[in-house]
Parts: sequence; C-alpha cells; structure tokens
Amino acid sequence: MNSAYLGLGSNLGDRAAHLHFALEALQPRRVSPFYETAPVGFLDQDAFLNCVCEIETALSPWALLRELHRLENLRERQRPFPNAPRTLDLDILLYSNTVIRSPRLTIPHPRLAERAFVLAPLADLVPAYRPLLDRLSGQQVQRLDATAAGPFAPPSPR
Ligand code: PH2
Ligand code: MG
Ligand code: MG
Repeated sequence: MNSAYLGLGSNLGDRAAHLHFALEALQPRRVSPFYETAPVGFLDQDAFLNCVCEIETALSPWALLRELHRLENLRERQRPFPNAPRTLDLDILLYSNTVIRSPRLTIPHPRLAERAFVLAPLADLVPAYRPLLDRLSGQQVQRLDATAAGPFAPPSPR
C-alpha cells in the first residue's frame, strides 16, 4: 500500500456535494477542513471550496490518476479551457516518495508550493508544509467549520 495526498476543488454547482461525493468514493484516512478560496490563475470565476485528503491506495500513480478522472467525469466535469470553472477537480499532490515527470502526470504536483488553496489544507494534515504556506501572501483562503462546510458555514476560530 502507498499513501498519497490529493487536492480536491470545486467552484461550480453544489460545491460541498461534489467534494463529499469524492470523499465518499475515496474513503480517505484523513481529511482536512474545507476552505473557501479565491480563484487563482483564471480570476473571473466564482470562489472555490478546497480540501486535501490522505488516502492509502494499492493503485499505481497512473491507475490512481485514471480513477480520479473517472470520479471527475461522474460529476460531469467539462474542460472547455484550462482553469475553467469545474464541478470537481481531483489532483494527486504527493504519492509516497515517488517522483514522476511526464507530460501527463507530474508528482509532486508542480504548483504545490505556489498555492495557498493547496498548502493551507495540506499543512493541516502535514505540519511540515506550514513554512511553505507562510512564505505566500495575498492569496485569500478561509478555513470553514469542518462539519458545516458549505458556502454559509461560519469560519472556525484559529
Ligand atoms: N484550481 C486551479 C486553478 N485555480 N483556484 C482555487 N482557489 N482553487 C482551485 O482548486 C484552483 C484554483 C486549477 O486546478
Ligand atoms: Mg487542479
Ligand atoms: Mg486537475
């Protein structure tokens, strides 16, 4: 078995329902709180819900990638252009100590260290990532109440 960290994101439709669907399917060992995050990259779109989960998997990185695409497609993910609004985005952030550099799959995730919407929930699960997060500024991420996680959930005390 291998452990992997996955980034989950949604900014289209019932965001919390899309994330819960993925978590139900993935049966993770641990899940971060949900975060409400401002879009990064393509800015003219709605805010995201993001979280990170830790899974234990017998799948290879390539088989895991295929499975994540399958789950995205079950939520009718469309890909009209890069960084378009999406019902469900599932990214492999880390896979054990594996390093892969190929056109279709890069592990660790190539933009991991630049993105507060990934690093904040990842640092909740793996505190060693906190210093990378502290180097970023200006990216809006707000931790939500883990149980109520939804657009109107109040922020939890830090
Ligand atoms: N995903 C992207 C690009 N920008 N911004 C936020 N806040 N959350 C995301 O999940 C996200 C993004 C590409 O996958
Ligand atoms: Mg992504
Ligand atoms: Mg993706």
